[in-house]
Amino acid sequence: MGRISNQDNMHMNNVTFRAVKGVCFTLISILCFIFLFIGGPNYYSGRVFTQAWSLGHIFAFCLWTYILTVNWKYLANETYIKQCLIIFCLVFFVGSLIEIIQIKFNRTACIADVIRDLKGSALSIAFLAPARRTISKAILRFAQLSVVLIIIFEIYPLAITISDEVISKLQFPLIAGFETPFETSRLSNSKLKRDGSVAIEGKYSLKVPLTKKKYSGVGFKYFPKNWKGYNYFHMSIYQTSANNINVTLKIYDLIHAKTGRNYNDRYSKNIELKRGWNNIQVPLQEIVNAPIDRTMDLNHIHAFGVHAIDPSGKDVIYIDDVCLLKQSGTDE
Ligand SMILES: [Ca+2]
Repeated sequence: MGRISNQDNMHMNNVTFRAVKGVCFTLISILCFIFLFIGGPNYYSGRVFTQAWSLGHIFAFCLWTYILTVNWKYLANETYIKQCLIIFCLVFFVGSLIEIIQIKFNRTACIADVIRDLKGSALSIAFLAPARRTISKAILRFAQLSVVLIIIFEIYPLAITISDEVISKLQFPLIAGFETPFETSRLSNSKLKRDGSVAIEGKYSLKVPLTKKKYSGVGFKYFPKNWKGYNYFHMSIYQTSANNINVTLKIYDLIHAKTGRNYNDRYSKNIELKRGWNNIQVPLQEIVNAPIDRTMDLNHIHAFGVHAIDPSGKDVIYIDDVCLLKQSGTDE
């Protein structure tokens, strides 16, 4: 028996590496395909999970395109430009088909997802496809830079959300003071803006125009959901009208959100706002006892909001210092 040379050893290692890589890529590919139809976020999921999940389209199509460009012999014999055209046409067709099939799996068809599919393939074509080396370096660098910018633009909202989630957890029991620029992303109406003209805490508050629209006002959706260990909910509202403005404060848990949103199953209080600052303080025990047939789950408060009752259409309110308190009237 002859001795195994170093070259033979290296060859065996390469073969093993390629086999392991092939198995891993196949398994991940299958998982990605399954996740297109099963699992994922729902209406009640956190915003980080929801946004991160949608980026999975980029990852999946980047991987699938890489596998195609390496293993599909017909494609490998074509020029780089022709490869790009074939792949983009194929991805557009397959991506659209996936979106249509997703409807059968109780998901919504989304053109933005097809665009993400194309972005994932572009990432693969620009950085991983073997044929990329056949075009001029300058053109390749330009294409790569363009793809990187497109991907950064795609990831940016998730980066903002993650940073606001971290800030939100650090600020708690302050739920919203509007001193950081991304806090409006915690609202259900993302069009509302913070305003520097009036504030009771720091320099900014949230400006909420009360239009004639039904339920005109503001909803808070993203904040730390476990309110156990605190005794009061606090919110300051400023209004400039000579006439008092009537609003409703609603607070409810996840059970309420998932079980029909009946009026008798949530905390709801009519509040008359006088001119200037109004400090609203609600004992959490009142919120706990608000549902008629059960107690509110303070571990999973889902959302709260302030909405105008019969608005004139001209009034504006400013909201600031939304927080939980351990003692009445004092922070923490
Ligand atoms: Ca403030």
